[in-house]
Amino acid sequence: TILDKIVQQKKKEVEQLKKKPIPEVQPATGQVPSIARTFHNTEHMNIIAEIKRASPSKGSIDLDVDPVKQATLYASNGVGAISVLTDETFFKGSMDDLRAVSKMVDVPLLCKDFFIDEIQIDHAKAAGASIILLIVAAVSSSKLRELYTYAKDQGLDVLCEVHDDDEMITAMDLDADIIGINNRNLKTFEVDLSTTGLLASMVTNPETILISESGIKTREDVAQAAGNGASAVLVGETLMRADDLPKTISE
Ligand code: IGP
Repeated sequence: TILDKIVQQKKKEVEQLKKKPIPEVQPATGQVPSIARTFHNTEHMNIIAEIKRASPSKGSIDLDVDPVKQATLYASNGVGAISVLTDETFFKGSMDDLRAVSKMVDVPLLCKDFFIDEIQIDHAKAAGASIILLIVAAVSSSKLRELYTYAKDQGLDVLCEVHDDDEMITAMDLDADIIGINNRNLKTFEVDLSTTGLLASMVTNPETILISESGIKTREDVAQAAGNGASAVLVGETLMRADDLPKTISE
């Protein structure tokens, strides 16, 4: 599957990363709030807006986007957090994108990558991330726990991503406070927005922050996610392709 391929590639990248020094940690531009707290306290739906140049399922989306310009536009339209895809091989992003954005905006930044090793967390933090993504399907449950604990110890929020029942159980066993339900199957690329409702209904801890991810295009899609108990949606392609971004966000 594509996920297997990506993880194989990450293993090579991690070996390279281990040979390099970790850049100095980016001083925060301002006080960045934890989304575990802010998303809990907001009545309205939060948007996590993504900077996504390309993807394996869609090919090029906007290869030449200026990430700082895009992030500034997101921030000035009130998004709750910004996700920066940093994977180079499959998504054409980079840690440099994240670093550049973090110098210019002070909303929480999610480093969207395939984390399989602690060293990637060090790099994400150094590039200005305050949240990292942990994809349950990408690592063993023991490694997941190690990475989760490590990131939390570094003061980072962790968005724990699931796509099916078993992964949801794993995330709940971990006591993950922020769970992202990916409507896209990373193995087949199939998108089904009802995934959010199905998996959200399994959640037993009412304090859990739920984020509905992928395939969200319309106001109705957002309302559906909200109805299913999500406190935020993670939107990439729709915002990257929007002609009138402020209008799309406010709708
Ligand atoms: C955004 P979309 O369909 O709005 O562009 O999706 C985001 O959910 C998606 O990029 C994503 C993703 C991921 C990418 C969700 N989980 C894991 C890479 C890795």
